[in-house]
Amino acid sequence: MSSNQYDVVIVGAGFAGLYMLHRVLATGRTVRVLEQASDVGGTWYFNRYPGARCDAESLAYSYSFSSDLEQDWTWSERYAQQPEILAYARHVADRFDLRRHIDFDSRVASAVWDEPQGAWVVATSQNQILQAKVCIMATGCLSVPRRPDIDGLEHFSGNFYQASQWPTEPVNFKDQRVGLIGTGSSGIQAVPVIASEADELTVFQRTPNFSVPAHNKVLDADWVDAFKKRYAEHRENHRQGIGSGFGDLAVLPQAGPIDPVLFESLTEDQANSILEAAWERGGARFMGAIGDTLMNPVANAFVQNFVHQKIKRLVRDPETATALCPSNHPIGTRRICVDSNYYETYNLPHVRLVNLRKDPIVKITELGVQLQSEHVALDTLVIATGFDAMTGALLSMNVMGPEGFTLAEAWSEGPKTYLGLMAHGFPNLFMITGPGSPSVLSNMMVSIEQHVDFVMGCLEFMGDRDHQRVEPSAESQSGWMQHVQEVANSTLFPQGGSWYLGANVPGKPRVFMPYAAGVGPYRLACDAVAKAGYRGFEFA
Ligand code: N01
Repeated sequence: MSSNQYDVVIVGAGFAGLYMLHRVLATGRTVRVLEQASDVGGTWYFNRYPGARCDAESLAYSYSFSSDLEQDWTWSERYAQQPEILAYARHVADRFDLRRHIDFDSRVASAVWDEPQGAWVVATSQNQILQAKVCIMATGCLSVPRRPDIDGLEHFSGNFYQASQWPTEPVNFKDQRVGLIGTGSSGIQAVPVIASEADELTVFQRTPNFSVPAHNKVLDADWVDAFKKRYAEHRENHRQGIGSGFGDLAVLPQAGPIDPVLFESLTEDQANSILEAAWERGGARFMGAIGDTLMNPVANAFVQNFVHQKIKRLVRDPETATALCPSNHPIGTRRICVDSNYYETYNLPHVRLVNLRKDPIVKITELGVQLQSEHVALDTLVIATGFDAMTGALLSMNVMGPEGFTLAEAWSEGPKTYLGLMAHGFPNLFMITGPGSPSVLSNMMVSIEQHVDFVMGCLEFMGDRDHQRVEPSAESQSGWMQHVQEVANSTLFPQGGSWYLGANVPGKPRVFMPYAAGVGPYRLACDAVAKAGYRGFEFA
């Protein structure tokens, strides 16, 4: 084998790439990781905007594959901040001696299947070329930032920042008039922190999103100790749940799963008190408080109204409060945001909300934002305008299979995969948390570990039988995609008009991309496939 030939090439050194690398190394295969950033961490490397923190609880949003690692690492807060999560990724890379297998600052420009060699030829923008029998895309679901198509953005002469490409050096907002465009999870986390420093903050909101309080806190050492003693049980509970794999950290696993309460079985007072308790406890699990919130429009409308009332109580100015109440989508069908003092921030005298539905942006000028009614002068402009989610990274790499067509061509009407793991026509190309798997609807750590374990099982299966090539059959793929759509259509998700559907990117096919049945049922489906000799996959 020449020095650029490997058994496996992995694209990406975020949490998926790191665990994949660790598992491949343990089997003695040769492997190389290509990472566009200068360090490990993936999304947590790039998203270092003020206020960035995880919306899954720290003790659940962490690897479970090493009991020593989970016992040794200490999380300081209920919801970890970005620097702590990045430090954790770095710790994992060092602890398992992974760095020497990773090429940093190496952005993959193309991956082309070489039929005679039966291998992927992967080229980077830095002119590096690798060949590998197996290529594993660990490229993340939210790794291609989206710039808004607002006239004049490039003419702004003040300080300009994008949340998902935040500079590594500190950013100062003191004495600044700051403007922020974009009120999804990133903007909602950034607003209170920027407001605490800036002279003035103007938030330009096109569409409000629902947000629930995090009630973040420093973790109590005794509670953590008790939790860690039962870590294995908690992890099992996260993996097998019908939900999204976040688990309920306040509930002991031996208590068994909590039966979801259905809306129709509740009186109005009972429903309100369940929601009140969930609001007080904080976090995204609010969405699971009433079990059919994402299936039943009546339940959903009730929960929406509950949150509208909260917003109206938290925000003093009635016009601002009304503008902050989302009314164009069922709650939860766009990713629910988890905040610390977001709504309260609008009560500060130097913070102002501009409702772009009433007063749209005409253009960005050299000195600020020109609205239809006025010019807002700014020293600093921050955009938090989201991502080309789920398919953006995979389609940016010019992936070409043996039939001479690219993944972008194969997915011109939306992504098509079997189990969100592989695409027909692209042999030996695996995706970690690809479209068609729970991915962004789940605790990413749970889904990443499950996919990596599945891929390793499949590679072992092939090795034992001397198979050189695997890909899903066209039938198994279309059957799975149909199932993914049926599950989505049994929920309210398709009404959300969100990035889950590609709706935030002009021209992107509108297809609901994640698998909405929950991590437990999905795991059962994958386990059944593996047990049946990787049913639906074709080997050669
Ligand atoms: O992006 P988004 P995000 N003019 O797409 C607005 C994960 N995440 O980076 O809806 C004006 O949600 C757009 O408005 P509209 C999480 O999964 C997790 O915030 O298009 N506004 C919207 O308000 C999340 O869901 C964490 O009308 C424009 C905003 O930009 C996902 O990443 C933290 C505009 C984009 O919101 C994405 O979140 C952060 C324009 N031309 C992110 N174009 C945690 O774990 C767009 N917008 C906590």
